[in-house]
Amino acid sequence: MKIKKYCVDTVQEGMLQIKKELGPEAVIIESRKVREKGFRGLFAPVKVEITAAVDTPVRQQPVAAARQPDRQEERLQSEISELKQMVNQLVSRQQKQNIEEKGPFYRWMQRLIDNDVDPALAQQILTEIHEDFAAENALSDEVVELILQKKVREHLRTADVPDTSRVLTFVGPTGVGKTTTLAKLAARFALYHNKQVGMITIDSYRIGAVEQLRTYADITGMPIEVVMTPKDMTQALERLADREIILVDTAGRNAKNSMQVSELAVFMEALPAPETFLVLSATTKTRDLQQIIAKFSKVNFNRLIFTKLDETETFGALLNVANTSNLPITYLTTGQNVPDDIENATADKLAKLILGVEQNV
Ligand SMILES: Nc1nc2c(ncn2[C@@H]2O[C@H](COP(=O)(O)OP(=O)(O)OP(=O)(O)O)[C@@H](O)[C@H]2O)c(=O)[nH]1
Ligand SMILES: [Mg+2]
Repeated sequence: MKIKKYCVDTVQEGMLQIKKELGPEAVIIESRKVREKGFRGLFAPVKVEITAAVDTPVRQQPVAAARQPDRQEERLQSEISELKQMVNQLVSRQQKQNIEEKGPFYRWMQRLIDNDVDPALAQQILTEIHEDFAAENALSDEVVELILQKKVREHLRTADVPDTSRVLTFVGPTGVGKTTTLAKLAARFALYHNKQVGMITIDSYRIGAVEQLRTYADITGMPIEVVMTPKDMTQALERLADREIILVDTAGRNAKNSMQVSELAVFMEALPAPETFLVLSATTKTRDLQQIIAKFSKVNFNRLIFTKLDETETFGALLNVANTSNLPITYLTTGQNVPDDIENATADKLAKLILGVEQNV
């Protein structure tokens, strides 16, 4: 309904104007004589005020116009999702900023990365801690360090060899310290645990390599068997039947040479339920360590030994490897001295080394 007032001189004039403007459907609701207000109105002619009205039916919208709201809705939706994206970006930036703002957290993350911990793993560890302790605004550096040590311990495993293990085998790349580590352990088992120790070497590869182990055997009076083919293994084991512990040395294999590793696997199959150590040098880069682990998986090793801790300043690679392989680290070696420079790996010591809070290997 449209309502309009007209102020005209005569009713006829009003009717004409109404028809013209509101159309023939318009009806007059009211008409009255009016005089202009004020002094001038006293002398002005009387006018007619007509109120007219017309029904305005809801006009059908054209089809295209009807779709308009849909398009608007689409635009709205896309604006909303853009906004959502922006908010998400802001939140993740904020999270990162939180780590940055919380001084100790950020400093420790940098420190882990400086110690060769994989940056993604360092960020993950610090984010986990930050989420757990976000409410604690005033964590001192010492408290953050303790929390972090605990967190690092959770990302690695250590485990001693069970007392029941009889055959221990040492595999790994060339020159990492397999033979030296074996000699250290042989002496420890004999001296500290009063065990009857025997040795086998399948180091038929390198001239002089057998001699290295034979020298240790001669000094300690332990029997040693040299195995040249997989078939020889059974007889060697029989000859060492009275031994409580048998340590098996192998020639270092180039992890890039799959043939060499496969050959070793054939020898290993002849051994009864061995504990097999993959011996790795702490001085090797993470990427190379990962490749060595992948290549040696053919020989089914179940434990790790890290050697040459005395030759590096940073221990992040140990955490990277322990975290991805999920294998227990059993021994750490810290020098060339037989039998002294070896210790059982503990999560506590490793965490301190990885965080760089303990340099003393
Ligand atoms: N600094 C240091 N040197 C070590 C350690 N362990 C072994 N070595 C030295 O590393 C060198 C190689 O040691 P080996 O025991 O012969 O190494 P391997 O793995 O048996 O070598 P291949 O049989 O040739 O594959 C020797 O000079 C060892 O004295 C260690 O923990 N620290
Ligand atoms: Mg050797």
